Parts: sequence; structure tokens; C-alpha cells
Amino acid sequence: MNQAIPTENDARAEIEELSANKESVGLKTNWKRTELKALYDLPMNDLLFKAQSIHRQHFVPNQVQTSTLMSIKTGACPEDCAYCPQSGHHNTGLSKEQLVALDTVIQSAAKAKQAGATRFCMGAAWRSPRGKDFPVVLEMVKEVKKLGMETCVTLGMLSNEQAHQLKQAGLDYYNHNLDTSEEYYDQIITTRTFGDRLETLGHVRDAGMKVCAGGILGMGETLEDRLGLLQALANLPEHPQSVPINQLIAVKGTPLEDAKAVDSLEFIRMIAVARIIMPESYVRLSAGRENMSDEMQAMCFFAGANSVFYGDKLLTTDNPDTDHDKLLFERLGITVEGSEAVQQEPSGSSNGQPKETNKPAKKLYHNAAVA
Ligand code: SAM
Ligand code: DTB
Ligand code: SF4
Repeated sequence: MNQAIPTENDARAEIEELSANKESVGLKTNWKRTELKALYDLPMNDLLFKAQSIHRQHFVPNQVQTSTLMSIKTGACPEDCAYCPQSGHHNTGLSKEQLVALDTVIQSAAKAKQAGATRFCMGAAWRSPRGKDFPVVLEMVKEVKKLGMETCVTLGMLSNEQAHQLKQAGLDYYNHNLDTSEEYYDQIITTRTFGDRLETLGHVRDAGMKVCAGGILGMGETLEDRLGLLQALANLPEHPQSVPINQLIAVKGTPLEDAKAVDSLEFIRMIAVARIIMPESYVRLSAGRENMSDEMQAMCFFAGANSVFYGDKLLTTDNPDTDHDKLLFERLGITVEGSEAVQQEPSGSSNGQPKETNKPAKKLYHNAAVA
């Protein structure tokens, strides 16, 4: 962090340059590790200022996207992911469940929509979808889509054909995380390779669906590994449209149950670097919010996170309850994407000044005054 401290004029000049070169910044897919490290090592205020400035060129400020998760097939997974409570290799005391019924999914999605979520994300503890289960998942996608929600599934590895079938069913996003750096990957998972993950992401992209790919911090990885994860995501042929950054939930019975928690400032720095290097991607403050203070979450939003999982549960573990999230958004003056109130456009899409638009937006909360 031995750098000359930029003056206010330097910062202004930099923003102007970034605004003028929006395209060239947005499309970069050849990030070097040293470039990421230089960003990461900036003085915190400079890093946050840069991330927030870039954020405002591409996204509506003070707005988050909300997805609700549902586990549609739980536990007994043949994969050995060291972080995962659903792996059949670990004894976490989780009750296993076969694929849930279509009606149950429709009801849960309708409830999530009612609560304010715009995307419904269905997760299955599979290495890959097989046999008679896959056509049922296709039905689930079609039915959730009919409710007027965006759809996302995460089912493990996909063949090219399965990716096309999901696209055909109307799937918007496929979630498939790289989880960590290529170098650290075999310390965390031995039943598949980093290359397998890239292959599935290629099938998803080729089928024309949006890619949701991110990773987990706090699995004993080094800073180099964390930067390696972000580098791998940013250097995919296209930036993933959605980048979930999870903080490990250290579940008892998994090999990572005693993993050391990530330092909050280091986590926030990673969010800021993700925002800077993938300026047009939604960066999701994903698993682990239950263990983050409101202040830390506020810093993550300032650093460029603009998406969360919304709902009391993730797949098998707890998420902050919806009342807490509503209050947090209210205290931060954050609105939820896809709702009804008048919203602002990103400054980069106009003359540099945020401007009013009729984009639908609704607050998830009552408009009570907050002292
Ligand atoms: N089986 C599919 C797969 O692995 O792609 C889909 C479900 S899997 C649970 C989805 C993602 O959840 C994983 O890739 C991982 O990033 C995240 N995840 C799982 N357990 C976690 C934990 N304990 N803490 C944080 N993230 C976790
Ligand atoms: C993602 O990156 N995180 C979500 C979602 N994509 C599928 C899953 C988090 C799971 C946390 C552990 C659990 O609840 O089982
Ligand atoms: Fe199975 Fe996915 Fe969990 Fe790995 S992360 S054990 S593949 S459910």
C-alpha cells in the first residue's frame, strides 16, 4: 500500500476519464493478477471511491436486486465440496429430501414474489441433473416464469443439450460458482475440476442464458487465491451477469467447520475490486450476511454490491429475516429493483447527472421516518 496519495483533482480527473471511456472499462477480459493486486492495495477510501464512482456509471445508485432461494433437492450430494452442508461425504445432520413437488415450488415462488423478490432461484444438491428429475425442473422453470418472476437454477454440471433445454423452458440465469482460484480448487473439491466448471459455464453462455458465477471467501485461501478467483471470473469470455460473493458459513460437520472468519475489511475490499473489474455485473452480497453487521453490509453496498438473497433461508442455512432486511434497506435509503417508486438512472447512461425515470420500483417497506 505504498502509493502516493491522490489529490482531489486527481480523483476528479480520473472520474472524468472513466466516464469518457465507459466502454473500454466495461469490456476488459484480460485482467492481470498484478492489476487486481494494485486495486486491492489502494488506500481504502480511494478503493471505495473508485468502486462507487464506477458503480454509479452503470447502475442506479441506492438500489438492490433481490432473489429468493429455494432448495428443491436437499442433501446426499455425491460431490465432496469441503464447505457444503449438503455433501454426502460429511455428517452435518441435515435431513435429506428428494426433488420437491411442482406445486410446492409454485407456492413458494408466489410467496417470494408477494414478499418483493423479483427472481426465484432453485438449487439442487446434484453433481448434475439426471433421469426423470430434469423434465420436472424444466416444468418448475416454466411455472415460475408464468408468475412473472425471473428464474434461476443451480443444478451442478450441465451438458450442452441440457443447457439448451433450460433456455427453451425460459430460464434466465444459471448459477454455477467457480468457488475459489484454480490453484486452490483441489484443496476444496476433489470430485470435479475447475475445468469442469468452466465447461458448464461455456454451455450456459452458448445456450444464451445469463451466467451467475462467483465464489466463497473464508475457506483458508490466500489473498492470491481470492484475487485469482476474481481474475478467473472477470477473464471469462464475457463477464458473468451476476457475481455472487459468499462468505463461508462454517457448518458443523464439514471439514471447514473451524475455518477462520474473513476479516471484514478484506471482504469489503474484494467486493470493491469485483465491482471495478466487472463494472456491468450485478455483484451479490450472497451467503454469510447473517454473520455481518448492518454497518459491514452498508460498506459492501457502498463498495458496489447491488444484489442480495432475500428471504429467511438460503438453501439449508439461515439468511437475515425479511423484516430485518426491510428495515436495513430503509435505514440505508435503499430501494428494491423492480418495484414501483420513481427511480434514478445510472449517471453513465445520461449526461453524467442522475436523472428521474419511470422505471418501476417499489419499496419493500413502509415509508416510516427514520431518525
Ligand atoms: N450442486 C450445485 C453446485 O454445486 O453447483 C448447486 C448448489 S451449491 C449449494 C451452490 C453454491 O452454494 C456453491 O457453489 C457454493 O458457492 C455455495 N455454498 C454452498 N455451501 C456454502 C457455505 N457453507 N457457505 C457459503 N457458500 C456456500
Ligand atoms: C450462491 O452463490 N450462493 C447460494 C446460491 N448461489 C445457490 C447458496 C448459498 C448456500 C449456503 C449454504 C446453504 O444454505 O446450504
Ligand atoms: Fe453438492 Fe453443490 Fe454442495 Fe458441492 S456445493 S456438495 S455439488 S450441493
